[in-house]
Amino acid sequence: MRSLFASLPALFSAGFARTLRDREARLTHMALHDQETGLGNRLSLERQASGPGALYIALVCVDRFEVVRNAIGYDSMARLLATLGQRLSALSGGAAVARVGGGTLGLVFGSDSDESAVTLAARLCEAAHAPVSLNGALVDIALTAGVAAVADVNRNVPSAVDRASIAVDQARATRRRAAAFDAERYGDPAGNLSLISEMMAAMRNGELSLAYQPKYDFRAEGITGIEALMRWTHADRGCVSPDLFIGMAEETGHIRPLTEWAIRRAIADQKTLAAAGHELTLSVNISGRLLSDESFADFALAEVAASGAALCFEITETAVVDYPELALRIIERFAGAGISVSLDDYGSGLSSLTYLKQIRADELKIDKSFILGLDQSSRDALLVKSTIDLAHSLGLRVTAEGVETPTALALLRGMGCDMAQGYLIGRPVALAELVGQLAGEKSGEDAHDERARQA
Ligand code: G
Ligand code: G
Ligand code: MN
Repeated sequence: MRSLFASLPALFSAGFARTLRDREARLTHMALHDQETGLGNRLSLERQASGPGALYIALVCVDRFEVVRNAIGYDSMARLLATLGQRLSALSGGAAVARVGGGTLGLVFGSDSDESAVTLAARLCEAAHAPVSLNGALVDIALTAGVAAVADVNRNVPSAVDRASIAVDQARATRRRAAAFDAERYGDPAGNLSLISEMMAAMRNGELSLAYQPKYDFRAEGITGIEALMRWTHADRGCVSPDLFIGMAEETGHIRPLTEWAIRRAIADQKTLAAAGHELTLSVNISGRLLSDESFADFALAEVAASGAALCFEITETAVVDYPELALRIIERFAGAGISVSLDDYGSGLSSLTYLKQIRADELKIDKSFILGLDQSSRDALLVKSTIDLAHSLGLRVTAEGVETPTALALLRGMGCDMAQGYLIGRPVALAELVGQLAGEKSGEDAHDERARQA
């Protein structure tokens, strides 16, 4: 209020028009610049990008920005970014560099392909990342860049600045200095979002089911267990891949209701199987993320206690390593309640021998990526054999998954593997089909016994 009244006399002065012009210029400057660094801002970058020709936006990000900023302070960070901006501008032949966000600088340049744009951006990062001198101290920083073509024929994608920003994440995820926006890798987040709410509905309206895949026991020479694998038959989309919806459920915090549904379903199905004369251990996949959720463990233990079910929990080994202490305690609780614990996909992730020693597990499942090549690769064979020996020395039973050929099966038997699972033994099938197969196998065995008796 005060400044408004203070400026009133100007309305009547001769310099009024000039004051207005100055003010307008100042406002325009403010609208297009970052106050802290004096560099351009996002709006100025977008304006440049509306120019003619085949243009690209490059965003250059300071790695571990928050950590560096907290270490050197906000003021020093602003000066560091200003210096970086000058360097990038000089290196790119005078391009106007803008500050787009916290530790992100952007510039526009001409390029005729993603490849050459990435090469240029990577070169900028390499050249600009030399230490910056602040108050006599040298601050070392690393940079990652993302580029995106300003003109994108696909109308259904985010703005060029956003695409370049996503490209930065994509570069980091794949440990590259620079990357171009990859639409395929980005996928369809809006579609995925609706998929999540549909997934919750699918659970209630019967679109979810469990398929069962048999586990063959070498010593017993028969099927002694089955693994439950979730299936979703969507009314419009058809079969939705579990890799997609399980991964999404994990990332959005929806894996718990899905897993609780699977445990209840599996326990009910185990009773159906028992009634048909098949006593089988039933394996349920448990996302490692649930091993940081004590109340999920409460739920699982209560269900098992109430039903007397014989369950095995297959836990993804990569995730176990993420939450070591709590995970180990929850696994102890499972084991204490008579649930057998299996470490799934062993060898595919951050296999940690240290944790392997600490986890109270009963079974180790060797990832199918090692088993699929077993009959061709002597290196895989060596790895599998040594993993089996190691697991045995730790008192673990070993299951090999992805057994597709009789040769692989024979090799595994020779290596002392305990159990095998894979298309050779049986594909994942619906409960009714499994019951049919098991009945067929039983009558086959009976016939075999009958022939043996007659011989
Ligand atoms: O079943 P395949 O048939 O395509 O399964 C793909 C992936 O999904 C596997 O890694 C498997 O462990 C996982 N998966 C299948 N069903 C479940 C489930 O009920 N819970 C969890 N957490 N993962 C599952
Ligand atoms: O990750 P997890 O082990 O829980 O999942 C098992 C996955 O492996 C499922 O997607 C299942 O369909 C798949 N699978 C099972 N047996 C075989 C096999 O013999 N070959 C191949 N390629 N995949 C298999
Ligand atoms: Mn599994």
